[in-house]
Order: sequence, then structure tokens, then C-alpha cells
Amino acid sequence: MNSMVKRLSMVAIGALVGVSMASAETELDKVMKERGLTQQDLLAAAKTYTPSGGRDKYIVFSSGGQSGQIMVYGVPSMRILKYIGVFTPEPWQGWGYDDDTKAILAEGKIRGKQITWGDTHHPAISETDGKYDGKWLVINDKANPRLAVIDLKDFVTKQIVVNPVFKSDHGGAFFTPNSEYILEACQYGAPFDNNYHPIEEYKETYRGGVTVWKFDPKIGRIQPDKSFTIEMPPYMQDLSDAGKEASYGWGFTNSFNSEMYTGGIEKGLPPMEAGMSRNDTDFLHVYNWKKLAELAKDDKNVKIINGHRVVPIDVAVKNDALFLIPEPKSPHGVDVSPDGKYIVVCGKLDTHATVYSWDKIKKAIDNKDYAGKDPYGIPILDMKKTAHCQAELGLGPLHNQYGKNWKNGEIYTSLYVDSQVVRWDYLKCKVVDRQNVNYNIGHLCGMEGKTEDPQGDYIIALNKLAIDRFNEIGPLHPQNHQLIDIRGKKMQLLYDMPVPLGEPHQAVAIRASKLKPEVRYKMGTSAFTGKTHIGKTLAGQERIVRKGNHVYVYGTMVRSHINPEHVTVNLGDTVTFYLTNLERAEDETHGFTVDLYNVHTSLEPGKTVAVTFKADKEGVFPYYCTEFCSALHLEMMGYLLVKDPNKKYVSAHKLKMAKMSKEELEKEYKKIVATNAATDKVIQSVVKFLKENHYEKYPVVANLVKDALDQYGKIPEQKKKADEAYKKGDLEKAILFENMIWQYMVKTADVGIRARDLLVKKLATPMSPAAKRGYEAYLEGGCNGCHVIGKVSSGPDLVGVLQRHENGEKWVKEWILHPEKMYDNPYIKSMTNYFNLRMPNQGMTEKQVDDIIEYLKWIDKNANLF
Ligand code: K7E
Ligand code: CUA
Repeated sequence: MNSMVKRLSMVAIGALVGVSMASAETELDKVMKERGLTQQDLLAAAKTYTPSGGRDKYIVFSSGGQSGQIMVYGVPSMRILKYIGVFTPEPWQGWGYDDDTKAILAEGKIRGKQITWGDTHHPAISETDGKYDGKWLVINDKANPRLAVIDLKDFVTKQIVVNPVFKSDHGGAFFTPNSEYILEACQYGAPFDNNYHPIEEYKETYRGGVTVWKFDPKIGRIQPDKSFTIEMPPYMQDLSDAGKEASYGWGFTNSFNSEMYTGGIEKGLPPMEAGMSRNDTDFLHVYNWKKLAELAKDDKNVKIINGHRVVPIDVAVKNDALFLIPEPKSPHGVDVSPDGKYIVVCGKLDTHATVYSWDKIKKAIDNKDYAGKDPYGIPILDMKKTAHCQAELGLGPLHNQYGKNWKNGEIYTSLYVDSQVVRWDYLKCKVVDRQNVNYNIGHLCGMEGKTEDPQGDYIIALNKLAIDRFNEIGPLHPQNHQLIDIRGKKMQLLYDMPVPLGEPHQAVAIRASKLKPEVRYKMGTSAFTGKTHIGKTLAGQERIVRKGNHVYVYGTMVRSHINPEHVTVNLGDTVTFYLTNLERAEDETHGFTVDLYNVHTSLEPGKTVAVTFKADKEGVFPYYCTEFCSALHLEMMGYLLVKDPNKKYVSAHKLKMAKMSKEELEKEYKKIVATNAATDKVIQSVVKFLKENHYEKYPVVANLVKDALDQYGKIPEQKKKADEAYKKGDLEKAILFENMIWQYMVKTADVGIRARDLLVKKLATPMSPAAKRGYEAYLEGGCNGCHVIGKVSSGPDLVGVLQRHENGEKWVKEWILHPEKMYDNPYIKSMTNYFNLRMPNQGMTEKQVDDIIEYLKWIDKNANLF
């Protein structure tokens, strides 16, 4: 590494670990030696490491492959943030284990069959003017031709639609530039109807095509009744892309079996792979979806198959809306440039990428300049006349992404066989740089790299094989996402992220600032309709309603109880739990399950969910909250009791238990009343602090306070009950109600103290870099093991420590550096006796101690906050 980079990296690392350069070098050298790291490694670490609480610039939505889900992670940290349940049940989110999510999964039934997995390939983010708008996400299932729509307000799947005519799909999902439509190309040729057709009639009765799904970007739903399919020959359509700007209104889909070979290895015929790749070229399909969408509205232009509108090949041809262009052998990716002027197609079995010019294609179409027709009568345009140039990239080019400098031809292509990312110039067809990856890259993900506004910065290589990259975990290896920095002249590999979920195929990245997800649901909302849930239940409305043999429980959940706590039903009843999470505090999620009945749901704040099952087993079934939501989480439970109405139950003899005497009860009562008074004092001091410091100015804090006061507001009612019971002499009951008061107080204090800590952080004067380093050194030295700021604990309070001694700073410095020299000092002796602990020598450097003093000064400046 050159010395400039070396110096820069040292500065970066100095800043990274928050210590001075002098001590960084020694400490860092040690770590580097121990872990065998190079300067280059450190630079990569500095470019990806994200300190606790830090945020990422980009959010990536990656296909979860065979898991049927979507993975969400951040760039550059490569930290996984979420798996979104899509086609496959996902227990944490209750995905497929409560009524509402079961209903979404049921939308994905094909011919009445429930399918509980998916082979997800291509996620796509909705666009406005060809740029990501951060609103909706769509992904395809190749195995069972379906699309799913995910709402980026809550990252939840809202709709699954089944393709009515395809038997598999691959070239989707691709949004048109204003999310008017979503393109979905089929993959394997198959009959559109659901009948048997002999394979010998492949050319006559099997078909390919592209479905053009109408999308309503306002409500984020696909509208099947306004959608249609363009019939195409059974050429095995593959990836697709929508034209933009210059080529707006057109779609591009390639294919890999223009041979229409159908195999038959078991009959002694050459295998599929040989027959399907015999021709030197396959076909790029060019179609005018905009014109076809208009045509498809008229009944006389369509055939209805399985209740779905299909525009036949001859109608598309007659209206000059479907063309073919030869493209090199078994292509894969087709990617339109940000201005829509070029279409880059990768060869897969060819070493070239071919750049087509939209201008030239359009000219050939306008002049009806055809090189011939295919067997189905579709005009073929001449490849040479429509190509702009060809670039020799290497073995197995698959997919493309555009760079920030796309206007000057910056593009990146994955080479599957060569295991490389190539940076090249698609205007001049010249290779610029290569980066090896590990191994067998499929897609690559640029930052908004296929929109009209590519951001550059990074490329992620989505590798199929990891081979030697990670610890051995058995024959099935994780796949490997590799982050590559593309800002420099040379690409630099930064990070390997194992993906333990499925083959990722495509991922799309969006600037995090473009996403505006919700923090909580409006009270009583169904996450799937966005409207008020029919089971919405507020505090005080909890009830159990029987209608015939269906029992409806209208329940609520709030720290730390489920209301109601007992539900008794008859064997054979159907039971529906409607549950509403009444919390407003951020992140206060509850879960709900009933033992044995295979149901589970996740209730984020404000959400209402329904859980239905048949009570077909007699017995006692605890139900409980499945998220550790507070210190009283284990107590957040209840009982479902299922009794057989035809059985006689003999009642058990009640145990005779020793009773507490009146005096003992009185004593216990006084004790709990005193505890409550003391706890209340703590609460009042926190409230005073919050009010004096205008907590209401900080929304996050204000929300917490609101939550705390909610809990606190429930106390008077309980107090009334406790006092009444006491007056009547029912001490047992009085104690229970006083206990309930204590529960509310604990919850109030729990949230209140969190609010106070947050407020302190907002109010405190910012720390100087030296004070920050001092704070780090303070923590690293383990000083917080004995000292608590603002409190005497196992060691003295450090607020004001610099003022307690003559020449305070010097005194404290000496004391930290050489405590043993001062053990005989009378003041120290008395303190040591008092705490029964001696200040140890932590081996701090002078520089560190100076920084700690800066930190202590910061404490003094903010003493009022502790
Ligand atoms: Cu290349 Cu399905 Cu887009 Cu996999 S596909 S890599
Ligand atoms: Cu709610 Cu645990």
C-alpha cells in the first residue's frame, strides 16, 4: 500500500477506535499481529464498521431464494435487519399462524392447492419517473408463478397474486417507470390452459409469454381484472426489463430456447441442455406494452383463458407491437440504461455482452426493415443493424448494473464462470477494471443501479458458492454476499456476508432516506387492510361473546397482562381470539400463543389480530405472551379451559390451607402500602425532572411519558378498591389491590426512567472529542463497575470529584495513575474502609487520564442532569 493510503488509513482508524494516534499505533499493531490483518483489511473495516446505534446509507432487499422470503440488510455495514415472511410461513411474525396472515397465504393457492414455499428471484421497488419512490416492493416466485406485494410502510406482505396461465415464471418482477404495470415473463414453455397436452405437440400447444400486471401505486395492489398476458412462442422467456425515457412504453424479454427443444434423455435423445443451446443465437423479445394494454381492453383483441385476458401473437404482430431480435447464445440478463437509449444483453454461453441501440431498433421497426419472420409470424429485426457494439467480457456474463457515471458508459457485469465483476464502458464496449469474487456470482446489486438515478458507491456480488470463505458447518454452505467499494479507480472488496437463508438471486438497494416506515399502527388496525380491524378492542371493552358454537374473545394486551385471563369453552367449539396491543411505546411488541393449538401471532403496538382454531382437545391450555416484554412478562398469561359438555366432572376436595392471622395480614398490608409510597416518591422525582426539562419538546420522549402516565392513571381506581376492601376488613383483597397498584407503579417507573435517560441524552451539552475518548477509556477501564455517575454505589459518586480536592485535576490524575502511592492518605483510608474496596491501578496512559478528566469536566457541566 502506498504511504498516502497508509497515512489516511491510520487517521481513519484513529478516529474509528476513538483514541489518540500515539496509543492507536501500539494497540492497533498488537491486534493486527494477533489477527493477521493487513493495512488493506483495516481500511476495509473502517469503511464498513458501524458503531453501535449507527445507521446505514442504503437498505438492501434481497430475494431469500428457496426460503420464499425477503431478507433486508444495511449497506455498508451488511447487518441483517429483517426477514420478511412472503410465500412461506414465518413463525416469529406469526406469518401463517394467525387468521390474517393465513388469509394472505391463501391468496397464493393454485388450483385449490395451498403452497407453503416459494422460489423467490427478483425483488423490485416501485418507481416514480423511473426512480425508486420507496413505497412498494414486489417479488416473484419462480416455482409457482406468483407475485407478492410488500408494503414498505410496515415491511409486511399485503397481497399475493397467482399467474392464471403460466406454469412457472422468472422474468419478473419489473416495474414500469411510473409503476403503472409490473412485467412478469414466464420461463418454461407450457400450455396456458390446465389440460394435458403431449410433449410432441410442444410447438403447437405450449406457449411462453409476458404478463403485464396492472398496479395501483396509490393503494399498492395488483389489479388482476385489469391485467393481461402477451402470448409468445415457447422460447423459454427469461429476464426482462421495462424501457424508460427514450424507450418508455416498451418491454424487453430475452429467451434461451429458440430451438424449442423438448429433451427426452430417457428415450435416447440428447439432453435438454444440449438441444436448448444448439443455435448460436436466441431471441430478444421487444414489445409495446403500452399499446398492448390499450388493445387488451377490447374483448375482440383477446382470448379469455382461465378467466384471464390473453393477447394472441397474431393480434400483437398485426398491431406492430411484438418483434424479435437475435441475441448471442442463451442470454440471461437484459438491462436498459438509465436514459433508455441502450439495452445491454449478457450472453451467458457467449463471452460477450451485446449493447443494442434503441434508436436503431426503433428505426428498423418504423421502416419495417425486417430480416425475416419466425415460425409464428413475428417479424425479426437484424442483429447487426440494431446493435451498438459488443464487448468481450469473459466467461459467463449474467447481469448488469449501472454506475453513477453511466452517462459516460459506466456499467458493471457479473461473470458467473470467471467469478468476477467487470467494470466496463457500454458506450465504447471497453473493459476498465476487474474484481475477483468468491465464487460464481449470479446477480450483482448496485445502489439504485437499475433506476434512472444510479448512486454508485458500492456493488454487492451475490455469489452462489462460498466454498472456503467461512467456518465449516456441514455440506450445505451459506451463500456469500460480497460488498465491493466502487468509488476508487480500482474496485476494492470490503466484506463477506454469509447468507444462511437460500439462494439470493437478485437484490435491490435504495437510499435509506427514501424509506419512511411507520413506528406503530393506529390503534386497532389490521396490518393487512390498513383499516380498523373488526376485532378492535380497547381497554374496558374486553368481553367473551358466544354465537352458536363459535366463541369470540375480544381481548387486549398491554404490559403485562392479557385480558381476559380465563376463557372456558366446550369441546368442539370454534374459538376466535381478537387481540389488540394497546401499547404506544415504540418496540413494545407482544406475541400470543395457545398451547397445542398451533397458533401464534405477533402484535406490534396498535395492531389487532385474529387467531381462530377449533377447540378439539379437552383440557387446560395456558396461553401466553411470547415476547419478553417487561420484567413481568412471564406473568403475562391466561388459561383456555376446554370442557366436554357431555361429561360429569367430580369436583376435587379443597385443600385446607393455614390462614394468616389478622395481625400478620395487617403487617403485610402496611408493608405494601409503605413500598407503594416509596415507589411513588421515585416516580414523582422523575416526573418533576421530566417536566422541568420540557420533555414534551422531544416526540420520542413524549411518547414514552404518555405511556408511563397511562399506566399511572390506572392507579386511583385500584386505590379506591383497595381502600374499600380495607374498610370492610377484607385485608386479603386490600393487599391484592395494593399489589396491583405496585405493578402499575413499576411499569410507570420502568418507562419513566427510560424517558428520563433519553431526555438526559438530548439535553446534555455535546462531548468534546477528548471527553468522548475519556468516556471510552472510562468504560474500557471498567471504572463503571464501581462508580455510578450521580449516585454513591460501590464507589463514590464522580459528580463534583474535581471540586472535592485542592488542585482537583492534578489530584485525580495522580490518583488514577498511581493509586497505590496514596493508599496511606487519611482521606483515602477512610474511603477504603467505608466502601471496603480499594481503587485499583488500571494501567492507564497519561493521555487516557487526561481524556478522562475532560469527561469528568463534562459530567460537572451537566451535573444537574444526573
Ligand atoms: Cu440470474 Cu433468477 Cu435473475 Cu438467479 S436469476 S442468478
Ligand atoms: Cu407481552 Cu411478554
